[in-house]
Amino acid sequence: METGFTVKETIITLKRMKTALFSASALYWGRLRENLIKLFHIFSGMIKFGVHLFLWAESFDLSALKLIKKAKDIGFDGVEIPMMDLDIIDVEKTKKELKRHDVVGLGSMGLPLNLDIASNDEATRKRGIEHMKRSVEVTSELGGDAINGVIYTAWGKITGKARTETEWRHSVESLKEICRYANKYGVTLGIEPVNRFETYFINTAADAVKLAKDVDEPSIKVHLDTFHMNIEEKNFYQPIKDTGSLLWHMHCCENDRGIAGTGHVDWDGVFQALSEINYDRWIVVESFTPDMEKIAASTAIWRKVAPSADALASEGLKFLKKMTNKYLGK
Ligand SMILES: [Mn+2]
Repeated sequence: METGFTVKETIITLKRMKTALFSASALYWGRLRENLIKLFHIFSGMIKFGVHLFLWAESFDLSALKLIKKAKDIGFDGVEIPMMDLDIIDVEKTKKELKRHDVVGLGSMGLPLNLDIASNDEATRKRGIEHMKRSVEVTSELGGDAINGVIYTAWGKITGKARTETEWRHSVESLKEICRYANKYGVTLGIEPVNRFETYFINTAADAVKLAKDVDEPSIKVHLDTFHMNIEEKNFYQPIKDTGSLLWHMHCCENDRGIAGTGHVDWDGVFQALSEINYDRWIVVESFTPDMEKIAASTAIWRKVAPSADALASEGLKFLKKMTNKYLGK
């Protein structure tokens, strides 16, 4: 009987089936492993320490990959990767490097003007929403579970007036759309209030909570930064307490952006409040040096606030671990 298959064709077909089965199962186990890692981080209840890569690099191109090992060697569990320019991120290589050194990659965002999701221009909002959705995909692909920062309008945008109700509505609606997308990826978005010279939109924890409540999606959270809190809040303890379970991310640096523990931030107030709300997420060192010219210009760093970038990272981490042990017993 004529089967229509020669022996050679049959072997080729079998080989193809084997390859397809193998890649399907590899994909399945890869995804399963990533999701298990995420679950572990959610349920482990352990404070994790991170560093923002802007400390050593202006952008996350291939030359910045080596910083993952550097962060690990200093003692960090994770790194914040800037998501402003997604085209320069080599997702596969970054993912491999993160896995190799057992480092978590988190997304960090300061939306540029042309991607302002609160803009009165619809095309700009749409571009911003698309960019945020792509950032969610990239973060998830890297195994990360959060994107934090100025995600609600353009970072550095000052209109010379207070925010309008229309801009607020635009921000809420855009974030809602992004969050519904992010829910599916298990990625949360942290709203970071920054000081009045960097945004007119959200300067305080109370306003970040208000925005999160208006967005009203499981993936919207709040991210506080001691540097900005020192400028905008009455104290450190109460805003952290009031943010409560919405608090998902912390940037910890000194009032002059220098090494944590060397200035006048009320660290006892910060950690007392963190302990009372049972905070168990990230504590991240985010400081800058004049050597990173672009980021120094955006954050007004005109002088050295510490002997070196490495000192900012290692001495800041040492202090923050000490405070964590004292107040959170971890
Ligand atoms: Mn920050």
